[in-house]
Order: sequence, then C-alpha cells, then structure tokens
Amino acid sequence: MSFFKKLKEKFVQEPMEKAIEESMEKKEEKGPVTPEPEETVEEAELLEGETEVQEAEEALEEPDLPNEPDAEAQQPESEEETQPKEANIASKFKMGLTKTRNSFTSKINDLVARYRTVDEDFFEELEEVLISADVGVNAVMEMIDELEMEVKRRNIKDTQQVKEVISEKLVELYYGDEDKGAVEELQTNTDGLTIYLFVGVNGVGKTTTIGKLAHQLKSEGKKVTLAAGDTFRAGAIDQLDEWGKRAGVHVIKHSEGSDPAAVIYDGIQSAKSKQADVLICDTAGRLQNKVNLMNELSKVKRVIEREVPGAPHEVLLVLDATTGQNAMSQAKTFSEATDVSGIVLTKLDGTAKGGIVLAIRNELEIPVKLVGLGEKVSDLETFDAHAFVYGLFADMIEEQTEEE
Ligand SMILES: Nc1nc2c(ncn2[C@@H]2O[C@H](COP(=O)(O)OP(=O)(O)O)[C@@H](O)[C@H]2O)c(=O)[nH]1
Ligand SMILES: [Mg+2]
Repeated sequence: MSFFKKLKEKFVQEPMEKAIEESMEKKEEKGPVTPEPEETVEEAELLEGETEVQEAEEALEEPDLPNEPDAEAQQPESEEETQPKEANIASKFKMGLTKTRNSFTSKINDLVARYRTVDEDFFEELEEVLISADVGVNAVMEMIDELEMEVKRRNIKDTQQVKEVISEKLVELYYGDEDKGAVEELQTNTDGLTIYLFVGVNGVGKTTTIGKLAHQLKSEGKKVTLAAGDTFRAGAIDQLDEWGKRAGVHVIKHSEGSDPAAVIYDGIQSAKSKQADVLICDTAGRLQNKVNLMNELSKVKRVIEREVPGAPHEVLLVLDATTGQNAMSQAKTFSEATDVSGIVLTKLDGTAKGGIVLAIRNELEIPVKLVGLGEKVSDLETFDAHAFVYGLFADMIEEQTEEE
C-alpha cells in the first residue's frame, strides 16, 4: 500500500469508520427512543476527518447519561475507542502546520511541475526546498542520499511519485535507527510523585506550555501542582498563577527575586502532602552567562533529586520554532548545562519552517516530546512523526488518494 494511503487510513478513514460503527452500536443498545444516537450517525457520516471528528467523539459520549448504568461506558478506554483521537490529532497537526505546509507544498508542487523526470538537478533543487524549511543541512544531505537510493531501487522516473517517497523518508529521518512509529510519551513515576522541570530562555513558551499541560493532565484525572520557579520577574509568577487558576490546579509561589530552588522545594513538599500525581516546575531561562545558568539549574535539580529519588522524570527544554537556528544553539547551550530529556517545540503554527523538528532530532539526538500548535489551551500535542508528516502533506495525501 502506498505511504500516503497508509497515512490517510490511519488518520482519516479508520477513525471515521470507527466513529460511525460505534455510533451504530450505541444506537442499537439504546433503542430508537433516544434521539441523540440518530443525530450522531448523521454527523458521523458527514465527517471529513477534520475537527468534526472530535465533535463526533463528543457526541458519542453524550448518550451516556449520568444516572444510567452503562457497563461499557465504565470500562477503561479500549484500543478501539482511542481511534477517533487519531483523526483529532492529525487535524490538529494539519491546522498547526498550515504555514509550513502552504510554503512547502507549493514549492514541492512547483518543483514537480518543472521537472517531469527525476534527475540530478531535481534533487539539487529539492535539497534547497528542504533546507529552506529548516530541516537542517546534515539532515537534508542524509535525506537526499536516502531518497536517491530509494528512487533508484523502486525505479521511479516520474517526479510526481517522488512526493510520496519524500514523506516516507521524512518519517524515517525523524526516527533514525530507532523503533519506527513509536510516539514518545512523557515519562512518569509509577510509584509516587512525577516531576517535570521546564527550562528554556525567556519568551519561548515555558509558562504557556506548563499551563496547557496542567490542563491536559487535570482533565485526565491527575492531581497537579505547579511551582513558580521563574522568580526573576513578578510578571512570570502572576502568569503561572493565572494558568493555574484557569486549569484549576494549585500553584506554589514565592515573591519576586527569591531563590528558585526554595520555591521548588516548597512545591515538592506541598505536592507530597496533597498527594499530587504531578508537579510541574517553571524556571527562568537567563542565558546571560552559562555558568550562572548551570549553577541555578543544578541547584534546582539537586533539590528535586534529593526529595524524590528518580526525579525529575523529564527535563523539558522549550524551544521556539520561529527562531530557527537560534533554537538549535540554545539547545546546545542547555544540553551542556543540564541533562535535557526532551524538547518541547512551541509556535510551530507561527512558522513556515516547521522542518526544524527534524533538524533538532537529527542533530541533537534529543526526542521532541511535545509541540505547541497555537496559543489556546488545547494547542499542545504529544509529538507524533506520522501525524507531523500527515500535517505537512495533507493536501497531497487527500488529492492523491482520491485519484486512486
Ligand atoms: N502561536 C503560538 N504562541 C505561543 C505558543 N506557545 C507559547 N506562545 C506564546 O509565546 C509567548 C511567550 O510565552 P511564555 O509562556 O510567556 O514564555 P516563557 O517566557 O518561556 O514562559 C506568549 O505570548 C504565548 O502565548 C504556541 O504554541 N503557539
Ligand atoms: Mg514564563
């Protein structure tokens, strides 16, 4: 099966069919007296694999009236019930990557239109297109080599067909030699408090991401505490406090200028006494001098390690995708100052150069764990390379698979 088709099935068709099937099952169970399932079927039939899928998902849940005993509704989510989420994730990546896709797709289409057959010049220009999307020079070189081999191996002559191989190779490029297709969820503590430490320079989106994550974890039923470890500016403390209020989670804060390690210490004690599941720690990312940064971060980390053995479970470096190569150099500095376990790449929605995801993974060998796809509380997703590539090629995928 073609790769585009596989992506379409994974993110659009299967989830859609599932949603329709489930709504039919619900309808049968409830009998014709309940009006809602009827509506659900109609809605599900209209699905285009876009945001409507989420609506359908919600609609499917609606018929579970609170007082009605419903054995199925009380069961933990089965594999099948998670399917419609795939469509939801794909549509979020599609939305968030609009700028990158528009720029990337038009360049690729233009290239394919100009070169009917695959040759050296075609690859050279393709190299430029990928570099202009911030994929990173080394990653692009690797990619082009792989692509040339694959095109030879499959005896592809028509540039139209190369589009699909590009998308396939981008996914491979992201995963490298590792297990293909594995989505890297955040690590958790199976035995007590999970602690996430957020680091990164000012303005990249640390506090916003913490707010979004707190909201997500809370809606999964987790008890969350936030620690306002960015004590450098009063505004930063208030901002985290505001997110805490919105998400309905507890925030531990001290006054401006106080010792971040002390705030985090208090955060840990509070989280422990409240039996919270997750503590998320904000920090200031002052980069004026690497020695200071290193000292501050290692002090904070020492406190965390001492209070909860095995913590922090993630040290997440937040990078702003719109800053391109600057983000790469920040990543280098921070990895030297502390052990970064994962990257959060924010503001992917604000750049046409979303290829930076691939460069980061390829050059730094640190996994991208979360991506920010907008400013809203729901605009945070676990990074999924397949969904990312779907988002990049969505127009081509939809166009091509319709032709088949
Ligand atoms: N468009 C967009 N804006 C974002 C995203 N994440 C954060 N921001 C914005 O980036 C700005 C700085 O965020 P903030 O959380 O204060 O950064 P911090 O200094 O690292 O804590 C704010 O205006 C956020 O709304 C994102 O994924 N997309
Ligand atoms: Mg902040």
